[in-house]
Amino acid sequence: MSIRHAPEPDSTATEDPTQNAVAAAVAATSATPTSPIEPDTEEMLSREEIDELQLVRLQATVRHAYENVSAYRELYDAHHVKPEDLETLEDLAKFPFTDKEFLRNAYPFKSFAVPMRQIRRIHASSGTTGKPTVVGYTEGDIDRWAGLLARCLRFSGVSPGDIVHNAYGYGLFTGGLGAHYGVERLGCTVIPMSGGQTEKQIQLIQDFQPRVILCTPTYLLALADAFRSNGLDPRETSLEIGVLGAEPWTEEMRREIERSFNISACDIYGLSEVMGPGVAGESGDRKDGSTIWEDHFRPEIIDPMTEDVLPLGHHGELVFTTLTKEALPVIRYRTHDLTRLAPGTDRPGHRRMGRITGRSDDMIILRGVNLFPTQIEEIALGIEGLSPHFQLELTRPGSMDEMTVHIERRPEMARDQAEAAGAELAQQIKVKVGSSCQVTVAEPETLARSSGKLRRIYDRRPR
Ligand code: DLL
Repeated sequence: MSIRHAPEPDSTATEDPTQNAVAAAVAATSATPTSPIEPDTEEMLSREEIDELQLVRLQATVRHAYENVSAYRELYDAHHVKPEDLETLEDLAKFPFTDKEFLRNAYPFKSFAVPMRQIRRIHASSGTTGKPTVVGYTEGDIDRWAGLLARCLRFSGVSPGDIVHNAYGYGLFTGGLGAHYGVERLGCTVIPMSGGQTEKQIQLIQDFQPRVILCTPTYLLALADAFRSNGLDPRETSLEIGVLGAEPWTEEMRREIERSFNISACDIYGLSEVMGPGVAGESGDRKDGSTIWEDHFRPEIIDPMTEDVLPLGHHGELVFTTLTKEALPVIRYRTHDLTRLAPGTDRPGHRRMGRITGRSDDMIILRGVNLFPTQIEEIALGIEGLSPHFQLELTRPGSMDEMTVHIERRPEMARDQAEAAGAELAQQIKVKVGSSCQVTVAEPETLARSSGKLRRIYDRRPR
């Protein structure tokens, strides 16, 4: 039998895990850890202090990537930039962008900047087609991830001692395990439920009495329905806080969820390539958008077409550079998520992000008009009688594209009234979005429910 060796990363880095540039920069710039129940020192830094910290960590990250990942070295050599060119934060703009394709080309492990024996965990992001994007973590990366997750949870109102029902999927997806370690770090009890098995979820929520639930917003809605169809009132559970993310959701959806469960619902944002959940988290007191933890990630907003960097407040594509990641440094990574940045509030040194309106690759172009599912969600939830359960179906019966919104009526609303609500939805979409579409009002509980990230768009146009 021949012995197969695991593919090695490209890294020429030293075997000593304390010797890479990022580890050294983190060690030199980190404050002594405080208790996870208090805001930590980096969380409370001023903008000037964040800028200073970012520059040191950014220089180390670029050097680390250039020296240890051949894909970065080739990219930067082709663009005639070197780590030494990064003298100020503004110099980052000289460096080219990277994207999912860049990481996929390095499949499976060639994007890792440390030797394989320093990698403690692998996750992979769900590619719809082809190879997944593989991400890896050193011990230090996992430690910082747990710390950031604990920070997000605390920020959203979770306290040590709370029982936390974790319904993010466990496995290659970063949601389950990413959140799990953060819950433990904060000193809470984690119930590692994972996604699916809705009946079991309901039983355990009743029996274990968690104060907090972690899952996608659409899955929490599916749970609310399941409670009701079991003759239970979701407002009567022990749940008080939901920390929800992994898919776009609107303020209208937040209100719907908060009403359905009588809980406080906060956002949590992240993506596998940049770390996983916990890149940004939301204050439970303010609920004014997720704060990006800028001691670890530097965000930029760019125009997705021209790639120009846009000023604070402008809407565009979110781009991230990691500042403390050892195994998988990502530099100017194009997320395809569309949003805007705003100044910090509760954590003044860290900027906030607006809600993700959608992903540039999820944008529907309907006869020349751009639209996102979140726009439909926002409008539908403002119309009495319509539920948050909808799907968008795209067809091309003749030469023109058509969109049908399939949306369930609320059970308490009579069928004929719901028809009027459907007509109102079509009218408001026409006025607010600028597209004509069909609306069909479906019966309650007939459309597919979420078990994690919900698929909203069904594209049946001929290829
Ligand atoms: O969804 C990580 C995550 C897990 C975040 C649990 C929050 C909670 P991926 O599977 O790589 O990672 O998908 C990342 O999901 O680029 C966004 O398009 C979307 N996304 C994640 N969080 C939010 C959010 C995880 N709060 C992709 N609001 C991202 C809107 C979100 N979209």
